[in-house]
Amino acid sequence: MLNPVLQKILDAETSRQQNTLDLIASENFTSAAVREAVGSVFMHKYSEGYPGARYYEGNENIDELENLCIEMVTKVFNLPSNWSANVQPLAGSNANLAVYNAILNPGDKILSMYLPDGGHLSHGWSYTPTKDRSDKDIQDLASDKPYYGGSTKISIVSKIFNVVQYKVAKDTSILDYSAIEQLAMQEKPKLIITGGTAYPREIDYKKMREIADKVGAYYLADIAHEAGLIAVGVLNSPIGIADVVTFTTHKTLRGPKGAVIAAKEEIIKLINKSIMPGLQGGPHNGTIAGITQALFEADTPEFKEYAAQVVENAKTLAGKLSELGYSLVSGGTDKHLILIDLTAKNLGGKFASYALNSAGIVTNKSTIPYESQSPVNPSGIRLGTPLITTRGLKEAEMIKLANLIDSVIKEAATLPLDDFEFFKQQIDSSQAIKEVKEKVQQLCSQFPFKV
Ligand code: DSN
Repeated sequence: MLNPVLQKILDAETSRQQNTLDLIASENFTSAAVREAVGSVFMHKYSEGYPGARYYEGNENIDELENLCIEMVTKVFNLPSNWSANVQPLAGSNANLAVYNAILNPGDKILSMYLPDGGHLSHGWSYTPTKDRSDKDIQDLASDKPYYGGSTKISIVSKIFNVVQYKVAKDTSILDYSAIEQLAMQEKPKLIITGGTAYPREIDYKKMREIADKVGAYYLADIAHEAGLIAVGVLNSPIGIADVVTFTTHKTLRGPKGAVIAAKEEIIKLINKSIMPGLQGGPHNGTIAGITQALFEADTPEFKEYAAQVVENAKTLAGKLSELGYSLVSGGTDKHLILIDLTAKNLGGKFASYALNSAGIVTNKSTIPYESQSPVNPSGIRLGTPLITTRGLKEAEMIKLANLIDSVIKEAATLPLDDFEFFKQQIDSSQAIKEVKEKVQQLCSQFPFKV
């Protein structure tokens, strides 16, 4: 039995999840079977090393579990016969760090996507504080010139490696592959990375492979966000194209929080050493069991239908939001996420996401390409459909949801924005927000989270 204090917090969180519509693009609900596997006795075991070569005794079942998980990654992601996987990374950032640790030396050059355009911290990030920026820094940031980093190294990746970042095209907010190619030719990076957290469009993996080949770079495709959609062919796959593919297991793949690295055998050998003993100790075996269960679930026709519906829902939601007058970064979406540019609404992402949350619609504020505001109150909000699709919402509900989002944004835009605390009070007592909240709760009751 749980401690009553803990039980109370758990009950409150269960109720919050049940009674809100979660549009955070990186979140999902897992099945009861995934949660059972994660919380199982597998979590008790230390198993540093790999199947057949462990540092602790008693790992005969864990060996079988880890081999099964690798087999399921191979099957679900259709790995070529000369590829394998490491299923031990504790998180996506660790997986990426393990790749760098395996194939790069300190000081080597990485070419990755600019963080404010939708890249990821684990692909490197440094910046110059606003007060220290020269006129040239300010001009460069506002232009489509590549980003060479700033004075303050934020991510450990930027402390160790030399990170150069490509931006999306200024007019379309879409990757400009010829500009990336030109930059790669000029910079000669040792590693090129694609992927990120807020880029709504598909990536041309073949084109990126060609660019990497032209400059003799390794190519890492980080598909953390899209893994579930790629696994079943709803989106194109970089498997067999990139040198290394990393992904987290809890987003569109609907597993527990964890990560996987897939690559050619010879690179996986380096990555195995890089993970253990290079970066981690004992793997989280409960998580590996949960990932295995999620992969069994992904290997079904129902999951393929789910993944296709995630994209249909995102496209329908994006279409209706556009019709309602919202500006969407890149004009829409190819996948599970949408980025709304609120600049014309005069409402920062911090204010919009607070108001939506108050109405039971959970989102996150986000920078947009060529962002002019601080990341604390950026110009965008990010919406995603993986979790609401797991609940069973379909196109008709996306239309309702777009209208509810619009009602909240319209109400929030009528309020003064100079004092956030006052804004919060006004939102929390607004009749219009309460009415939206009731409609959100009706949808939640109609599409419950099946515990
Ligand atoms: N935090 C994840 C996201 O929300 O996209 C990425 O690590």
